[in-house]
Amino acid sequence: MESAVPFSIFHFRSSISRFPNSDPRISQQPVLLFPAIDLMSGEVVRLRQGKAELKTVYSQDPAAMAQRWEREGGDWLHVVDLDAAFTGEQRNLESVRAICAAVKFPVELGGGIRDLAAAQRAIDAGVSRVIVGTRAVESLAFISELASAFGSERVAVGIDARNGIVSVKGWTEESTLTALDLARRAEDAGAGTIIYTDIATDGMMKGPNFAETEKMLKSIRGQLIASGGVSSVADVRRLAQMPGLYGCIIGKALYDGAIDLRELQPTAP
Ligand code: AMZ
Repeated sequence: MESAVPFSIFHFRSSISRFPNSDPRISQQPVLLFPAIDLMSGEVVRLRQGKAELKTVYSQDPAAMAQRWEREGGDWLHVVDLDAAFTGEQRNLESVRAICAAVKFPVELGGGIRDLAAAQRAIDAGVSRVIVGTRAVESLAFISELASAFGSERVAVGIDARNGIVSVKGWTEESTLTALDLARRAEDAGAGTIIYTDIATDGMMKGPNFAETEKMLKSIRGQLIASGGVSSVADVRRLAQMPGLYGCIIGKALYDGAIDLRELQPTAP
């Protein structure tokens, strides 16, 4: 099944500022909002710093959760199959299918996309863009293969880094690659989007790693989505001021009520 959502409208950053600001000296960029749903055993969960033992369950109904984030103003939905990220085997496709059927906004999916068949299953479930982590570190040829099969706009490389070094397999193993290096190579291989997650800040509610995000933004040409640590409306506004940042992922802050997506809408007071 092809996604019902046309891509072209999401490729280009809107020229309308998401955050109108009364001070004309402060340049405002639109940044797309990616509410996050992490799945484990069919439930919506959050981990702290990616650790399976530090899990909180937020819902047993992922599709209803997705509808809520759509209703409240998310631009895209960021979904991670955590079971798959840890084991390499997709375990939550039923939930992913239910999510995609329940919403109109586009859905991206990461976790366990390690061969063409897994990517195809995700696309068939209704996903608009697949996110590759572990396999991208092992083989950039895989990224090229995906880009040829589905188009670069459907392929993101998820770069999860601790102190600038890329982690893989559910963040349980470190690679020898730096995040910046992998990002550049992934782009050259055909990835249309880079998703950069700072592991140390993820789920900690202490704000994103602005410095590393900025470095990443300067060293790539394509779309960058920042992830990890976004914990307040002010954090989102600050990210939105980074020239060219395409999107930001919001996880724990939504579930804890620290960020209300409705406050980030262009029409919000
Ligand atoms: O929280 C974690 N431990 C975690 C997580 N959120 N581990 C991996 N992931 C996500 C990555 C990326 O979106 O951010 O899983 C995806 C990568 O999975 P894989 O199977 O390609 O390495």
